Amino acid sequence: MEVLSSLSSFINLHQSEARPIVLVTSGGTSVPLEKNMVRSLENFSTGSRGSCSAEHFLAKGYAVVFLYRPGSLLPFLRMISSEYGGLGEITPRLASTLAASFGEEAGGSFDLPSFVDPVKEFERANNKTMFLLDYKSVTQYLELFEEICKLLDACGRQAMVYAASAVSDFYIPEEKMAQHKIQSGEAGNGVNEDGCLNLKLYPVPKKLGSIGEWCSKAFVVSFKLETDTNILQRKSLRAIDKYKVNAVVGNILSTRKKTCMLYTGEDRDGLTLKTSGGKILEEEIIAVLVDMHFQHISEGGGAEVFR
Ligand code: PAZ
Repeated sequence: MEVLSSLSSFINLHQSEARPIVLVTSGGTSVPLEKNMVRSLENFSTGSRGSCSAEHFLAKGYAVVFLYRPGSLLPFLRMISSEYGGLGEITPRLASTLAASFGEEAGGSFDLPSFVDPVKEFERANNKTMFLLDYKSVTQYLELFEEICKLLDACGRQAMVYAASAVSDFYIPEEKMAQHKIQSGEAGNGVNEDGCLNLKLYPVPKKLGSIGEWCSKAFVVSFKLETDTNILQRKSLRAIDKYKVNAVVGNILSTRKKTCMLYTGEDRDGLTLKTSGGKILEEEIIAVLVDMHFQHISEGGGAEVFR
């Protein structure tokens, strides 16, 4: 795939400059019901978490590989999306950290702007410090996720995987899928004599556990979305124990923009992160994770990284 060859060059360039690099996944997957798709099942995600996080990783000096679902929010451009009421403005706080990050990179003095045009900021990052790839179906997502993780292996401990997208747990494998639009009023393809459609959904192959084979030294963060507070901790810890990820961010659908829990193997009670002092939640999450990632790099005796 041509895009993967360009991505490989992007990764190698940043790796050679000892810049930390993060794969941010964002948006929700689609599960088609038909090969000639008319209908699909969607996993909920606006892409706000992923796009805000990407901005804060860039501000911390990371190169970002952004794997997203078209139609979900993009870094910087989210600010002029109708969902944000066309806000059209980057907060002075983010503007100054971004400027500092780019200024350092250029090696010169840099005036800290109080206002940055989101479109210009997107264009400045795109293909230089940020590489965009998109997916639609869960199958496309899983294929790209695996290929990108394999490319990140070249970066050793400098790589982070930040899997914030909402990936379906169930799907219909290609060989079980109807070829054409499923017809109502005609028995077949799961439609019974009563006109009801019975769908058989199969479990999606779990890939989180394989990241350790694809990029064995990367720092891996996965997300767990629940609607029932009582099971959030148990389900988050299960991801740590089963898939050996370094950290899990657990969040509840209704409060996800204001608070989340950060679990690790060492901190099974979890750290509560909240929005505070004008900071959005992603700024808090990324600050903690970047510290953990740099600790992870130094434990491997890794090279000095750009910060
Ligand atoms: O994209 P968004 O900001 O609307 O929502 C973010 C989120 C809830 C999808 C993300 O924080 C998350 O929890 N992702 C993992 C979802 C899952 O458990 O599959």
